[in-house]
Amino acid sequence: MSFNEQFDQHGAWRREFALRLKLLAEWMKDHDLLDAAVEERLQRLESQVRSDKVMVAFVAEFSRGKSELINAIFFAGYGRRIMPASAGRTTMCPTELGYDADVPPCLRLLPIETRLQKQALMEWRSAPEKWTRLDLDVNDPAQLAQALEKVAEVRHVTKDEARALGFWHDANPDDNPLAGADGLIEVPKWRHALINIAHPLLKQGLVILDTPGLNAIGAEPELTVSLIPQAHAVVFILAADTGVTKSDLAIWREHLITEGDGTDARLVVLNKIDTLWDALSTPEQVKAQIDRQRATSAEILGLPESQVIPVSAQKGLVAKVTRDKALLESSNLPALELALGQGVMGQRQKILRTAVAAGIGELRTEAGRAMHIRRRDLAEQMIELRGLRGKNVSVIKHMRTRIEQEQAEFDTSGSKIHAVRSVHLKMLRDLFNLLSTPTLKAELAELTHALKQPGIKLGVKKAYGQTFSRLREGLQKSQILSGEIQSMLTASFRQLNSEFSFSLQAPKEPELIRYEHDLELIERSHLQYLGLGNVIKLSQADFSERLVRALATRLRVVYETALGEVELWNKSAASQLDAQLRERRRNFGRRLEAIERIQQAASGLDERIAEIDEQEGVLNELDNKLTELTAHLMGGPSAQDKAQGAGKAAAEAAAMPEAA
Ligand SMILES: Nc1nc2c(ncn2[C@@H]2O[C@H](COP(=O)(O)OP(=O)(O)OP(=O)(O)O)[C@@H](O)[C@H]2O)c(=O)[nH]1
Ligand SMILES: [Mg+2]
Repeated sequence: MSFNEQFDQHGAWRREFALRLKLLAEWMKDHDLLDAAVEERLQRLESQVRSDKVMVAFVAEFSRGKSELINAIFFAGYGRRIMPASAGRTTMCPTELGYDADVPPCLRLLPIETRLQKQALMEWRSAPEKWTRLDLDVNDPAQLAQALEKVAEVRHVTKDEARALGFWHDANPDDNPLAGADGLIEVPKWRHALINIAHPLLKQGLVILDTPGLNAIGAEPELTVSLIPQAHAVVFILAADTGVTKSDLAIWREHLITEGDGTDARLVVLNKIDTLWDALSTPEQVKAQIDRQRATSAEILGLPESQVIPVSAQKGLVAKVTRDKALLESSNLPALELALGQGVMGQRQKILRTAVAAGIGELRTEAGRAMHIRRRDLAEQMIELRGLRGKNVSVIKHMRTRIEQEQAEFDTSGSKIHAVRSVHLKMLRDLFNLLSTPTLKAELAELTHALKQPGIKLGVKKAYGQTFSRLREGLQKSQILSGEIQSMLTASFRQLNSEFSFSLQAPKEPELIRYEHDLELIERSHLQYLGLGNVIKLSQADFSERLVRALATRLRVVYETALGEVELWNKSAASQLDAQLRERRRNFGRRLEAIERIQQAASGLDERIAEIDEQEGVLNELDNKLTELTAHLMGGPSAQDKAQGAGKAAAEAAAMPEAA
C-alpha cells in the first residue's frame, strides 16, 4: 500500500473512531456513567486521535530535489509544480505544510529579522499576528504556486547585518556566503513559512517539512535541535549522478545520525536517476550504474541498501501529471511511496492504536466499577426487602429508623473522606511543583548562565550533562512521590472500603520515569548540534539564550504531558470518591422511599422487589452494551473497511485538492 493509500486508510479509521467515541460518550451520559474522570478520558482520547500529526521532513543539500519530490509525492493532483523547485538555491526558509481547520487557507511568513529577538521559533508560532499572511486559493493551482514562490525570496544586507542575523561568522570564513560585487550578502527574506491548505493528506494530520539546503552556518538552530528530531520520518536526498558528496555527508551528520533508535524512520532517496538514463547505454548498463551508486551510498551512510531508494522526482511528477504509466514506473516513485507508507505510517498507526486501546481499557474499567456499585446496591436492597416479607408494621417502622440512623452516621463520617482528600491534594501539590514551569525555568536559567561563561566551549557537554541530570533527578523524585501518593490512596481507599463498604480502587499511577527517555533524546540532539562546529556560536550575543529557549519549548511539552497524566490520575481517584459518595446518598434515598411505599400500601413490597429484579436485568444489558461499544474502539479498522477504503478514496486523496 502506498503512502497515500495508507494515510487515507488511517484517516478513515480516525474518523470512524471519533464517531464511535462520540456515540459511546452519549450513551454513557444517557446511562449516568459519565463521571468527571471518564469524561476527561474520553476527551483526551478524542483529541489524541483527532490531532495526531505525522511529520515527514525532507532534508538535503540544496538542489537535490527536496521540493520537487514533495511536488511529485503530494501535489501532482494540482496538475503542476506547486512548491518552487528550480536550479540553484530555491527554498530559502524552512517551509511547513499542514492543515489547521481554524485558520483559512494561507501562507504565513516569519520575517528573518525576528532572529534579532530572543524568542524561539516555537514561541513565534503562538503569535500569528506577527507573521506576514497571504491568503491562498486552493482551487487555483496557478495562484497557489505563485504565492508559494515567496519561500524563495531573499534580501541583500551588509556584512554586519548578516553577522547579526547569523549568516556570517568570522571564525568560519570558508562557510560564509559569497559577497556580491556591491559587498552585500544574500540572506533569506523569511525565517520560516507555514502553509495551511486543505489538501486531503494534510487534513488527515500529515505535516510536511521542506527545508532549505543552506549551509550549516545559516541554519536555524531549532531546525536541528527541535523540528527535525521531532519529525516522525526524515527523507534524506542525494543526487544519483554525484552520490554522497562532502557537503551531503556534513548534512547527514548534522541532522540524520541518531544513535540507538529511529533508524527505520530515515529514508535515503537517490534522486535524479533520469540523469543516468542514456540513449547510448543499454537499460542493463543504466541499471548497473544506479545499483552501484545505491550500494556505495548505502555503505558510506551505514545503512542497509533497502533503505536507499533510487527515484526520479521530476519524471515522477511529469508522469503523474501526464498520466504516463510507463514513465511513472521508470521513475520508481511508487517504490518510495510504498516505503514511506509501510514504514512511517505503519509504525505511527501501531503506536496510536496501542495507546488508544490502553485508554479505552481504562475507561472500561472505570465504567465497569460504577456498574458494579449499582449492582451491589441493588443486591443489598433486595436482601433487605426480602427480609421484610410477611413482617408487621412495627418491624417495618423499625427498619426505617435503622436506615435513617445509618444515613445520619454516614453524613457525619464525611470528615474522614474529607481528610483523605486533603492529604491527597497536599501531596499532589508537591508533585505538581516538581513538574512545574518555574522549576524548569530555574534549571534552564542556570544552563544559560553556564553557556555564557567565556571558555565554555570545552565544558558544554558537562553543562548540559549537569542540567539534564538534575532534570532526571526531578523526574525520579516525582516518581517516588507519585509512588507515595499511590500507597496513600491504596491504604485510605482500603480503609474507606471496609468502613463504608465502598469499592474504591486507586487508579494506576502514571509512569513518570519513562519521560527520562524524552529528556535523553532532547539532550542528545542539542549535544550533537553543538558538537558540530556550532559551538563557536555560543560566543555570539544572545545565541545561548536562544538555544536554551528552544530547549525550553521542547522540554515544556514533555513536562506538560507528564502533568496531564498526573492530573488525569488524580481526577480519576477523586471522581471515584465522588461517585461512590453520590451513589451511597442516592441509595439511602431509594431505600427510604421503598419503605415509605411499603408502609403506605401492602403491595408496595412485591412491586419494589420486581422493580429491583428488572433493574438488575437492565444493568446486565448495560454491561453487555459497554463491552460491545468499547470492543469496537479497541480493535483496529474492521476487515470490511480495509477492503473498501483503500483503492478509490486513496486515489482521490492523492490526486485532487478539495473544494474549499
Ligand atoms: N533531472 C532531474 N532533475 C531534477 C529531479 N528532481 C529535481 N530536479 C531538478 O533539480 C533542481 C532542484 O530541485 P529542487 O526541488 O528545487 O531542489 P531542493 O532540494 O528543493 O533545493 P533547495 O530548495 O535549493 O534546497 C530543479 O531544477 C529540479 O527540477 C530529477 O529527478 N531529475
Ligand atoms: Mg527546495
